[in-house]
Amino acid sequence: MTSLKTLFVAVTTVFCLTSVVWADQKCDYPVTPVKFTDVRVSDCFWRPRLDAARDVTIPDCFQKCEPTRIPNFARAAGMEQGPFKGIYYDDSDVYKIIEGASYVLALEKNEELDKYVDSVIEKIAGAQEEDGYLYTARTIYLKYPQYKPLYTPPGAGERWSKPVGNELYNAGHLYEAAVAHYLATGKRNFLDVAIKHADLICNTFGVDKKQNWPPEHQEIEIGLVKLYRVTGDKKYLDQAKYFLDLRGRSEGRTFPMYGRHYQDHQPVVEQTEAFGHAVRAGYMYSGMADVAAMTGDESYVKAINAIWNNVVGTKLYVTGGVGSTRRGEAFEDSYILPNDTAYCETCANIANVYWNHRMFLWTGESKYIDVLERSLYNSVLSGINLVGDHYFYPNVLDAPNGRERSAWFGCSCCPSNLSRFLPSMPGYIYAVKDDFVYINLYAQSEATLKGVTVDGKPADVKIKVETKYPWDGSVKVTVLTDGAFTVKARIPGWSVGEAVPEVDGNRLHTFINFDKSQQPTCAADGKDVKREPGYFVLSGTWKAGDSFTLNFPMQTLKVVTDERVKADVGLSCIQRGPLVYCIEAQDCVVKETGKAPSSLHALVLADDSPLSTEFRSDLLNGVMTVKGTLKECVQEENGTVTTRDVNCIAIPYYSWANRGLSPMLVYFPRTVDAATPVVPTKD
Ligand code: FUB
Ligand code: ZN
Repeated sequence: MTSLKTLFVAVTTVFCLTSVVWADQKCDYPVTPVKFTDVRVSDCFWRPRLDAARDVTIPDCFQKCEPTRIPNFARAAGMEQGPFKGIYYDDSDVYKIIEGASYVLALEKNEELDKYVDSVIEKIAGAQEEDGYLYTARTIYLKYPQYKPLYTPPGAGERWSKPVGNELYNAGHLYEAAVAHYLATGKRNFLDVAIKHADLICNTFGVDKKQNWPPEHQEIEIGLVKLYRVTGDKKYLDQAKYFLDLRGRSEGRTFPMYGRHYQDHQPVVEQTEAFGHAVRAGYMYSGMADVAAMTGDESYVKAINAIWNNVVGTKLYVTGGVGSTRRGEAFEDSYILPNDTAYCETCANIANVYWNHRMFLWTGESKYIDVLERSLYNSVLSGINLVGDHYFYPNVLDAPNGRERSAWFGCSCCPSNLSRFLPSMPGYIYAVKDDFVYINLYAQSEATLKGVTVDGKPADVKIKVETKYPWDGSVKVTVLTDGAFTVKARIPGWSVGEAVPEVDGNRLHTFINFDKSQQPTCAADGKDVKREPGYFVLSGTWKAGDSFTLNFPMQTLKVVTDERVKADVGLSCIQRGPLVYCIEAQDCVVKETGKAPSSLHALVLADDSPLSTEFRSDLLNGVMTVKGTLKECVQEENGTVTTRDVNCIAIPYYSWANRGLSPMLVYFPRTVDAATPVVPTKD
């Protein structure tokens, strides 16, 4: 029966590459995202980033895996001899890059890439043990005792090591990649590896089975749900739920709970606060949303709602970054958001996008897209340079000596995560539910939205968006399909003066100079336009070619942060549209000296200091700059503090560190009192 189901799904999947929904799967998210394969982005902002991901990042990441990570598979497969090299969970990087490459293959034919990916999959399949086990650190270790490493990698001595081997984290990435590859190519060579592995997991972990502990690093939950979607085999969904429900409980486990750092201190349905390792947490909340959507279990939703309030109300950087401390790569207590030591791991910021997207799919509420957009345009994009081959692991907001992105890392989770995330970005732009068409993000694109109820029947809706967002807030939407349906165009929170969603009557970040008279508008002839929280709602009967225009005035705003965040007391930063700005010292000139200032912390950005904007096509692949005169505070010999003018150009935060080492700062003192004056040198 199962194999018949699988065959059915295989056939439908290969030919349509649309949402694969097995008949037994009754539950899903109420809102359906429009797949990235159905969206053609053509704008000046995302198109170059998507091209760079395809042409630079993915090949670059594969190349970086050639010396160790890919040979590890070949060695485990016995295709070549040699020891395991690298970090025990390095296999996951290769899986993530294959996931990204599969997204590229889903969009366009590329024989060379297809062949290369198959050659890597051949090694991976060869590395899989007879019973489905796949973890090169251990297989190599046992296969070649002559290459005994200096230390035994976790998981190498014994299968299913806990709580450090990351074997189940690797597994999650294996499943996500295999599903992506199958959907893109229709080939089963990788999917069969994943299924064999997942079957081993299902036979090994569970009540009355040999192993009964949850993963130390969440990720397998997301992967199992994807396997469930594509195969229709409910045991994978049950397994994901089993892993989630085991957390924070000692009954049913022979291995003790790992504690708060691992989100294993309380049953997941009772958790209300984000604690511990931020990537694990983000993947867990995403997995909870997935399982809730597939099973209809609302208790997960109650928990992730409470946790979301905690994060958005107290633990979210203005850049959308999360996980403020390097210690354990973790969430700190509420309101602890240091700028210079901000960790904000790129993977955690990507996980925040995944989680918020799922929260939207549950609710259809735009506040989740507000948070998603903030992370996406700021702390995710800052993880990669404009060329696409250098990466930040932490994303600080204050770099007194400047910083440079690295070409690669020993632990390269972030580059490989970017390589799979970026190509899928167009999948966050649109969504559908019944007769609703959601436009959530604004990027010039043409899309086919499948499964919309048009004139009461399921149909495709084609739509075209023309815009220069995020540089300009005007958007023209042309509907290319006839019929009656409703368009919901998101009104970004920033465009109505809400820097971040309000939680329990408070906002963690607030605009201080928002001009309320500049409100978003929607002009549509002959359509009924309503305004709901977070959306313009346009209903009526459309004729192909009908269009409407949106305008989200982009004011240059100053943002202050809740005073319980000690690091930001007396400071403000700049935001325009969805973009947070920063200043690099190389873009500042002290009028008196003609030189760059020696410390950005001495520069006052007064609340009333005028700022102007200028689009610079010659800078950083084209950016809207914000220009202003800040005041440098100087400590005079007599103890007084004087100020002198500094002409500064602020650039979008995502684009910093692309022109060599230069000090960078996001938050600036609002007054002389909050500044750290410089002591002038004698020369
Ligand atoms: O442990 C796997 C990945 O490496 C984590 O998600 C990152 O935080 C890094 O530790
Ligand atoms: Zn990472």
